[in-house]
Amino acid sequence: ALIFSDLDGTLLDHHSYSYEAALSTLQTLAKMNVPVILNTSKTAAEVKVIHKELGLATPFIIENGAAIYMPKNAFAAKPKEAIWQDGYWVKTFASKRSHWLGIVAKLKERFAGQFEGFSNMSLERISEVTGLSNTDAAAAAKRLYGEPVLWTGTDANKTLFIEEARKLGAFPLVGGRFIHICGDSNKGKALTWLSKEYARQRVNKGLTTKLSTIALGDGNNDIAMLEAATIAVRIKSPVNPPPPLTRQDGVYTSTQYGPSGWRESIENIIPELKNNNTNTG
Ligand code: 2M8
Ligand code: MG
Ligand code: MG
Repeated sequence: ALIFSDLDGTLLDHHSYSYEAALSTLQTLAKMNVPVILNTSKTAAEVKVIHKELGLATPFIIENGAAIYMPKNAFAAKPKEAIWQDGYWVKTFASKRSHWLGIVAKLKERFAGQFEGFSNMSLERISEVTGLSNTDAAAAAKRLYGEPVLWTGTDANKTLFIEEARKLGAFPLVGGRFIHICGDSNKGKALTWLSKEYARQRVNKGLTTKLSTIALGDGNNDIAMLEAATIAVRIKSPVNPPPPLTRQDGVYTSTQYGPSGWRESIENIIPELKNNNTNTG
């Protein structure tokens, strides 16, 4: 099996950004050779730090599915359609940030004073609204594929804003704090592409290609990933209701928040993972 996990509000606590409560479970999965793939709204600059701290050697997915970063030794053969960039094989699914900033500029004409875009916020302001340190805020600001906006207007206008963004050609995604103005890439498409790449690489090694996927997320920007996975785990959030899904089978909802809910859910699934021996080496 492959585990795809959101970060903020899922593997990381919504407020403190701590993954402490999930560490022992991550160690168990590492011993079982079950790959954990981070799938987040965060930037490559942010994820590189967490990926290293967690000692992961797996690919990771950034900016809501906009790109997949694959470490050199994650796969034996060169990943399909990937470009060597920044010390990783990178597969991209989205247009550059400048394109989305153009759409945000148009949205400003109609919704002036009702939102703040990351590109117009100082690092101090990003720290203030996210609770990230100044260093982490600087990494969050290094966006390549989209623009997070902080909505400060009414709920009714927020709905109109999202509609207008769609009309202008964006595919807005709502995270725990921001509306992300970005392309039609999402965490689900990235999960599907990467699972196929794992299967393709396994064919080369003569291994079984029947790989199940487990996705964990807490927000609406996780819906596509939760719908695409074999098993969907919704992590309870302190700020929003569980993301609505159209599927009914294979859906778990944690009773605890963030990393405690992550541990709770994965510990419940581990016996099943042990029976179904398709773990990747
Ligand atoms: C943003 O991502 C979260 C994910 O739910 C959000 O939309 O609220 C991104 O800007 C990310 O890069 C940043 O680390 C995070 C901080 O809260 O916010
Ligand atoms: Mg989240
Ligand atoms: Mg996220």
